[in-house]
Amino acid sequence: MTKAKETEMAIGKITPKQFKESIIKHLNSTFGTDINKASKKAWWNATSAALNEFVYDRLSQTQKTHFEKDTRAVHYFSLEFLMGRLTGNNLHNLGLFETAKKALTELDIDINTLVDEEEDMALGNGGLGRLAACFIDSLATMELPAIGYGIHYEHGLFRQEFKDGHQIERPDSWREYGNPFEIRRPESIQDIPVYGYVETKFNDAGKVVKEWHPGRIIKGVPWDVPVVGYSGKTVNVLRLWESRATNFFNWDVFNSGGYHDAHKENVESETISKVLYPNDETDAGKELRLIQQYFFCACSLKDIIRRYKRAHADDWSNFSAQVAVQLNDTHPAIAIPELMRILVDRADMDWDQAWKICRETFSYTNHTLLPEALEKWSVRLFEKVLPRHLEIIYEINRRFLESEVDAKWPGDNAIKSKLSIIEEGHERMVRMGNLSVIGSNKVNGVAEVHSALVKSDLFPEFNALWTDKFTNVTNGVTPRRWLKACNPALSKLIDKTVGDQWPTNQEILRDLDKKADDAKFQKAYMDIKHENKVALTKVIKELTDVDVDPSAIFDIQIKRLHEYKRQHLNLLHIMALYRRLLQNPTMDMVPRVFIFGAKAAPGYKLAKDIIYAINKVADKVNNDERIGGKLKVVFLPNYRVSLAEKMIPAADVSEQISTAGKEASGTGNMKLALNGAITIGTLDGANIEIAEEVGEENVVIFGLTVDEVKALKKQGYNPWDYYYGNEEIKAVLDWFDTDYFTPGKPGELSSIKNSFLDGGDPYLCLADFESYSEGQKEIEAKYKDKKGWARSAILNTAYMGKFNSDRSIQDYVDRIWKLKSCTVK
Ligand code: GL9
Repeated sequence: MTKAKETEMAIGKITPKQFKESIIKHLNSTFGTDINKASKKAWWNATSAALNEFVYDRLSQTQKTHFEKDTRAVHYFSLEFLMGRLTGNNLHNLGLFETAKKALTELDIDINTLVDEEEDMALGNGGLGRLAACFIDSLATMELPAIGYGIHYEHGLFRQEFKDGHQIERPDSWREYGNPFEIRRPESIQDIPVYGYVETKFNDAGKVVKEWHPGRIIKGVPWDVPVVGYSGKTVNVLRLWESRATNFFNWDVFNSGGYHDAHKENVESETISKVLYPNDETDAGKELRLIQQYFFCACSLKDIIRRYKRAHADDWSNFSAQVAVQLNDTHPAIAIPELMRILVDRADMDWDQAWKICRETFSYTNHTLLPEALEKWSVRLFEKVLPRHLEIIYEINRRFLESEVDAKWPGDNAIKSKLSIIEEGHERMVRMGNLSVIGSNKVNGVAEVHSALVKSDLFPEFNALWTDKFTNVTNGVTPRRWLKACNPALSKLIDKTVGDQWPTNQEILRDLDKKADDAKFQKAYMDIKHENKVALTKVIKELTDVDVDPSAIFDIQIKRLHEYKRQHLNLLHIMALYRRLLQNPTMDMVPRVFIFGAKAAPGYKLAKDIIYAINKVADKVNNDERIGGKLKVVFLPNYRVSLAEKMIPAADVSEQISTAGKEASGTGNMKLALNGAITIGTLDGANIEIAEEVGEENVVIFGLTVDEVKALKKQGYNPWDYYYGNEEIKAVLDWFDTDYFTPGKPGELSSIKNSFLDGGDPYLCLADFESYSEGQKEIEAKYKDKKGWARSAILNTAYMGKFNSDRSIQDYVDRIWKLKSCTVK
């Protein structure tokens, strides 16, 4: 952006000199230090404070305008918000980045080092949580009234270390020394009941009413994180709830000498927001998790209703016109019976009217088809924690089965038992997926193929019942963080070439296609890629002590470690390449660095074994002089948003190799392609749409399709056929049983071989191996054609407009929320 443009954008206009003075002022009067003795943290804190002066001003303007205009708003309910760092992002969005950079340079401080002082706000596991973060960025940028609601975890996702190649989990303490981007709002505290029993009684009018006598009250304390839209006009909030005990001590117990007992309840109440569950795509099934879900939904609904009543008093008739609630997966589905409880038990509303409001208010996004991720809670647990909600769920279910299902399929008990919210069996369970569909206005999947499978395979009967309920919104990522901020050199080249308006209108990047064959532009583009690779080389050296050559192909797989994502297919291919090199050391091969980043859920044994295996193979390969440095493997520890921001701009190849039908969408695939990496991928999730947009000649597709996967499974898949049928597969798998990679300890990697053979290879790695290996040859051939590669990389950047999260949000607005933007003065 030009300097003039940037100052014009900056709210209130400020010069580098003024910004510098503001930093010094905060250093002195807010942090009690001075320019001579300030620590790096103090500099970062003071810079953030200087920046926040702009943020808070816009935040209160936004809230005032939304209140005065009584706007309809969307409330994004999510157990996860993977925000990453905020300093750089907020500076960019306010148009103050260059100003701050100059101010800091004058103070002899490098802004890039400074922003590295910030701990990531890692309140999420992966794609689902990062999507929520991109969405609230887009909502603010598009000036849409919106609030994100979630939990103020004291500890975010664990920090990953490697010890002799094994993953070790350490606690993440992102706010141990305070965080400048959150404000506590004690004036909006909520009390939340849990446990206890339900009393059935008659009210004065002789009507049967239910009274819940809770066993405990938990206090919810809100923390607001400002969400700065690009250009800084709208600043929305992300409101996160911290749990606290209601009274600091139970004095009765305390006085009778039970200090520890008195303290116990406090500790238990405060445990609720202590830690994020580190599971991705699996249901933890634990009591504490259910309480977390209820706690934040109940706090948020009370907060919404308090705000609604300020403008509408006790008139509920406009509620669903003013309030849209989006359920980010089934995790917040308990909000549905909670709103019913408030309306029926508290507001004394008649059931049908309450149910109508509920159904108009909620919508639900499904993020995965994996059966282990479809949440179910035992009826026993529900009854203990939320006895009144269980009764309400029974009533929702009874009415649904007796009227809606029976009307469509009279007397069909098989269908009833499939659609019931309650699963009958040895242990009766509450199905949160069914509750979400039944209680929602719209249900969406996150990519075309996924949404089609939601209808055909996951919820076919619900789709037959309510065809209009199901829709698609393909995911997207914010180009502000994932191009402008993380890849400044490329952004500047783009500004020079097509102008600086693309961060709010990504379709403008399409114009880059005119330059795709221009030798000068190709060189500029590829020089930047090279510089980004040089920068990553340093990070790799720091983190792993491995030297890699920036002129090699940087082949990157970054995502949670999961069998369906098939990091172990990547590993098989690496081992095959290594073996080919050992058999033929002069083999013509473009040097390649395989780079991984991934956390495994702490209880997911095979995922951890795969990390260990990759690290062990890396050790061996990286130190084997026979292969002349043609192959390197590195696994960067503690993959997180801020590390992704350093890896993505340096990628040549993007690995998107899930078994077709398993990856609902993916979003890393979008970030990598936007930054000019060529995808090697299956026809799964958003890969399909990426290939359509950027053109099949600019990606490498391999492997079985969704239909072929189904057919193969139906016919009976036998991995042994591939083992005996392909000499290379057999040799590589047998390698795992030796001590070649784990000297003196044969068998340490055998669990991986076993998962492919005795374990049945559920994700069809062996079936796809040959095709993957061919795909990798195609990547290499493409890379050798320097001009062709540059052209493809440029066209990837140019044609990714669809995968902008602003487009996703516009689709939500049009198809689901029916929301209007609101200009803030
Ligand atoms: C996920 C899907 O697996 C991804 O394919 C999808 O892109 C994202 C966002 O829609 O949602 N569902 C899910 O449970 N996770 C996803 O990434 N898991 C995590 O967030 C760890």
